[in-house]
Amino acid sequence: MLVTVQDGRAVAIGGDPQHEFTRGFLCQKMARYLERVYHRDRLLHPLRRVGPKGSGQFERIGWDEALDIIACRLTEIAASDAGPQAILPYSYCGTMGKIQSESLDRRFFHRLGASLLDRTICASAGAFGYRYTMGTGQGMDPEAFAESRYIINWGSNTVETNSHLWVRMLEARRRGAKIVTIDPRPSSTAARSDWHLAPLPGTDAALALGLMHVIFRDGLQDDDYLAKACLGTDALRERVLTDYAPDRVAQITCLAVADIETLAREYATTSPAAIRINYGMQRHAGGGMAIRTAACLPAIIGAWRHRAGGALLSTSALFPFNLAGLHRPDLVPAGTRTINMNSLAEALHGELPGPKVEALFVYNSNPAAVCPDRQKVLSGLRRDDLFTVVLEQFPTDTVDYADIVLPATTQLEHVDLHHAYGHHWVQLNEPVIAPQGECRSNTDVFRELARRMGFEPKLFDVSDRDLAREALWEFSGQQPAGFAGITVDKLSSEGTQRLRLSDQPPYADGHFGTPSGKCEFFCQRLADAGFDPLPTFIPPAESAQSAPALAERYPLQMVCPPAAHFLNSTFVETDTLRRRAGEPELEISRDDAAMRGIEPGQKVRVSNDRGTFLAVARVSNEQRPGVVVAPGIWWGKFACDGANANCTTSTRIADFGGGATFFDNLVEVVAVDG
Ligand SMILES: Nc1nc2c(c(=O)[nH]1)N[C@H]1C(S)=C(S)[C@@H](COP(=O)(O)OP(=O)(O)OC[C@H]3O[C@@H](n4cnc5c(=O)[nH]c(N)nc54)[C@H](O)[C@@H]3O)O[C@H]1N2
Ligand SMILES: Nc1nc2c(c(=O)[nH]1)N[C@H]1C(S)=C(S)[C@@H](COP(=O)(O)OP(=O)(O)OC[C@H]3O[C@@H](n4cnc5c(=O)[nH]c(N)nc54)[C@H](O)[C@@H]3O)O[C@H]1N2
Ligand SMILES: [Mo]
Repeated sequence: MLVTVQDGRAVAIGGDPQHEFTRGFLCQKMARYLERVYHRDRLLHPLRRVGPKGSGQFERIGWDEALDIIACRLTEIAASDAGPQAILPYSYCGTMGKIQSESLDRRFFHRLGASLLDRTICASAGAFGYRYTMGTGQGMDPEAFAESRYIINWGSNTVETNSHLWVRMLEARRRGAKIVTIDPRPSSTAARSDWHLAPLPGTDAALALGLMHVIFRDGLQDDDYLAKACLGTDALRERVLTDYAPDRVAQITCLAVADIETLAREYATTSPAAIRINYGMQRHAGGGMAIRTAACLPAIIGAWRHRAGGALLSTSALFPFNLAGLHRPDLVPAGTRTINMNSLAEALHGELPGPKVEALFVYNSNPAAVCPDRQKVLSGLRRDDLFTVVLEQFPTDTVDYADIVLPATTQLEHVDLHHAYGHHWVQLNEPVIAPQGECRSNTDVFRELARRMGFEPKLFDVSDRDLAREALWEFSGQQPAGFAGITVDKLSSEGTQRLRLSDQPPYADGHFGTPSGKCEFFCQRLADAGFDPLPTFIPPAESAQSAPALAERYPLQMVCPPAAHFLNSTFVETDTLRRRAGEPELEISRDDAAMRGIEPGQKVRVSNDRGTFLAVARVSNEQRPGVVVAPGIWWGKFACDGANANCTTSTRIADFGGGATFFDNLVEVVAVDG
C-alpha cells in the first residue's frame, strides 16, 4: 500500500503500481482503510468494565493501572492450584503480519506456561489434506494462472476473496481459457465464470472421484507421469472404477451425469489445466479428505508438467520464516495442553480436559462473532469468574465482554513484516503516522506485561525491527534459499521482494515432498492416523443423505461465507462498507421460499438446535434448492436481534487438522411476521 501523509495525517491510500502482484489496486475493503484508522469508534484508551458482562459499559483508566491489573491477575492464576494453564490466549488473523501476530505474544504465553491454542479456525483441514497427497504445501505460482487454458475455481469465491488472482484468470480468458466454478452457491465468481456447477455442499470428494472414474475409464490419464511420479495408481483406479461411476456421483452431488462427464473430459484434455482449490470445500466434516482428493487430480492428467497447470491452495508454506526463533517453543513447559480454537465454547464451559479457563486474553480476533456455536461462546464469556482481556482496535462484540480493554494500533501505526497466502512476495510494513490516542502495538503490550511479570529482559526487550530480522534468519549466519538476501534493510530501501524461487514448475518431474517422494494416492501416513489410505468421500455430518432424521426437522444446508464487503468480521464497523452490505441476509431458492410462504425482502428466522438468527430473505432463481446462504460475518450489535449466522454453526471438528466445519450445518427457515 502507498499512503500519503500530510502534517502527520494519512490523507490517501492506494495500491502500489510497482508491486508486481497487486499492480496498484487494493480490494474494496483495504481501499477504505483510512476510514477505519480515523473512525469515530476507534478504541483510544484502556478501559475497565463497570456494567454487567456483555453490556459494553466501561470507564477510562490509564495504561499503568490496566497493565498492573492484568499482570496481577495472571500472576495470581499462575500461582494458584489451577496453574498457568487456566490462562488461554486467543488470537487469529486480525493482522497476519509476523511481528504483530506471532512474536512476543507467543513468547509471553509460552514463558507464562499458558494453555497452547491450536489455530485451526480457517485453513488446517485443507492444509493437512493437501500435504497428505503432496508432502508439502507448495502448489502453482498464482501468477501462472494467466497462462492456464482451463481454470477451475473449486470452493473459491475468487472474485470477492482473492481479486488479484481473478485478474490473472481474466487474462487467461482473454487468451482463450475457460473458467469453471464449482460452488453450491451462485457466487459472484460463479456468475462471471463460463460454467457453474452447483453440487450439494460437502460432496466435492465424490465429484473428484467421479472425474477420476471418467478419466481412467476413457484412458485420458497421463500414464507416463503416473508411472514415474505417483504412488498407488492401481488401487486408486480400481476404487474409482468400482465405486464412483457418474450415476452414483450424480446422486451424491445432485449434479447431472452429463455435466460430470463433460467436466472430466474438458479438464483432462485442455492443457494446461489449473485448479484453485480453496476454503469453501474444506469447512465440512470430510473437508480435509476432500482437499486431499481434489489435489490428486493434477497428477493423474500430468498437469504438473506445466508451469500453468496443477493446483493452488495456499502459498504460505513457501515463506521459510524462523518461527521457532520468534515463538520460542522451547519455553513451553512439558505437558502443556493444547486447546483447539474451534472449541472455545467448550473451553469456556470447563468441558475440556485440564483446568477450567479462568483468564482469556484475546487479540487479533473477534471470537464473539467468528466462533462456531456463538450462543454457547457468549454464555461462556458472561461467566463472572472469568477474567477477560481484549486488545482491539474497535468495540467489537468480544470487547463487550471484556474486564479490561486495551487499544491497539493499526497497520499504519506499527512495524510489521508480511508474507502472503496468495502470492510470493515479502514486504515490510513501516509505520507512517503516530499511534492514535493512547494506542499501543501488540508487541509493546506484551513487552510491558513481561516486564511487570518479571520475565527475562533478553527475551522481551527486543525491537520490532530486530524481531523482523530474526524472522528472516538474519542473525543465524545463513538464510534459507527462499529468503536469500532478503533483509529488513533491503525491504526498507528497495520495497517488496519476491521469494527466491525457481521458475520451474515444482513437480514437473515428480519429486513430491512425501516420504515416498511420489504424489501419494496411497498414503501410509493416513492409514497410520486411522483413515482410509486412499482418496475417499466422507459425507457431511449434516445433510439429507447423511443425517435424514435431523434433516426432517432442519431440511436446508446452510453455508455462511463472508460478505464481499467484510474481511471476516473486520470492516463491519466501517460505515460505507456496512451500508453496502445492508443487513444480514439469507439467500434462498425460489422453490424453498415459495414452500415456506417467504416473500422477497421478508424477514426470516433461521434456526436449528444450536440457535437462531434473523435475516432478510433474498429470493434467487439461481440458488439451488436445498441450500441457503448467509453472508457474514456480522457483528451481533449491528443486527436487529443481536445474533449472527454463527448462532447456528457447530463446533464439530473436521476430519483432519482439527479444522472448522462452518458450512456443514442444517437449518430451517421460517417467515417472521411484520
Ligand atoms: N472479501 C473478502 N475476502 C476475503 C475474506 C473475507 O472475509 N472477505 N477472508 C479471507 C480469508 S480469512 C479466507 S480463509 C479466504 C476464504 O476465501 P474462499 O476460499 O473463497 O472461501 P469462502 O468465501 O469461505 O467460500 C468460497 C465459496 O465456497 C463455497 N462453498 C461452501 N461450501 C462448499 C462446498 O462444500 N463445496 C464447494 N465446492 N464450495 C463450497 C461458498 O458458497 C463460497 O462461495 O478469503 C480471504 N479473502
Ligand atoms: N460463519 C462464519 N464464521 C467464520 C468464517 C466464515 O466463513 N463463516 N470464516 C472463518 C475464517 S476463514 C477465519 S480466518 C476467522 C477469522 O477470525 P478472526 O481472525 O477473529 O478475524 P476478524 O473477524 O477479522 O477479527 C480480527 C480482529 O482483529 C482486530 N485487529 C486487526 N489488527 C489488529 C492488531 O494489529 N492488533 C490487535 N490487537 N487487533 C487487531 C480487528 O479489529 C478484528 O476485530 O473467522 C472464521 N469464522
Ligand atoms: Mo480464513
